Amino acid sequence: QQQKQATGASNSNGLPSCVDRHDILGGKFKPVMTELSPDALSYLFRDVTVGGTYTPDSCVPKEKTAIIIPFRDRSSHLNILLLNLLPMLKRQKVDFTVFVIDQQLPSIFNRGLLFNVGFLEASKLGPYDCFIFHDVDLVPINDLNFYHCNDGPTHFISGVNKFNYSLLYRDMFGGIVSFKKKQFLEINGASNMYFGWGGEDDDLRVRVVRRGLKIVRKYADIGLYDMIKHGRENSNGKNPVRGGLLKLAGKRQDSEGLSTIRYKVQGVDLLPLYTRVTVTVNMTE
Ligand code: UD2
Ligand code: MN
Repeated sequence: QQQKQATGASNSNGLPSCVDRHDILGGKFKPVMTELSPDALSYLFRDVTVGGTYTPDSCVPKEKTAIIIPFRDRSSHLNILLLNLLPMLKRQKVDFTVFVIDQQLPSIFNRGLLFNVGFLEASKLGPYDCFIFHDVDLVPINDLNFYHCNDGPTHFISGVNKFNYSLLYRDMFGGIVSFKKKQFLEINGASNMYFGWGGEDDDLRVRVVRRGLKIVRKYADIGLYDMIKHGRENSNGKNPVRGGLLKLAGKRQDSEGLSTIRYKVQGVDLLPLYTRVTVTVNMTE
């Protein structure tokens, strides 16, 4: 035991460090695309503590992870995601808390801004090292797609059912990305200026690349997701100025982002399976 501790193989409780068990995890699995009620879900996941926190008890995790979900009016997607994501995170021995960042009407939906809100509000609630920004409608289907932060900001998706399990274009940075705390601070977070659909994900990639951070990607057979079918909401119509904004993404990086965000928290609720941060945004500020 003494010797083990000296080599760092176990901590003072005698528990080993959590490692990625490529050897025992199953690889591809079939997601359950049915919606359970919040009550049924919280009963099913009663080992998740209030606010949506889970800590593995058989090993010592190497990082504390905040799963940040930009959200508005997609509770059926959320229920399906939780049913599939929570068991996978548990199998992967991830130490996590789920945060749902819920943007109130009437402002147009702003995914990038909600990343910044999630980062700041989660950081007030716990010493998170790793932030995984996660669309509500992307259901993972491979256990070996480990939910970690890496030496570079990480894009989790190599293929989505919608595009025959490939990506629309090679450089895509939408859907799900992870950042170490230091990495997100270094890029000044996401842009707050993209109201409506599109462009904010490419802006985020520009910020990463301009800081010289190397993007980590998943192998083609690992980063697989099924996207729940949906239409486009009226309050998240295609952003007509996204092209123009994207052209100047690099120029704005230092002057606009995490450091300049304005929002108002209307409530922080510790629900059984997630912490809900309700936020309003004034589009004219
Ligand atoms: C693509 C991207 C997505 C984002 C979007 C453009 C991938 C796989 N997906 O998804 O990451 O860049 O284009 O903005 O690259 N949401 C709500 N309520 C709403 C609207 C949006 O909760 O009314 C959230 C939700 O988490 C959703 C995400 O925002 O998954 C992205 O919106 P989307 O799913 O409508 O966009 P989509 O599928 O075209
Ligand atoms: Mn979607």
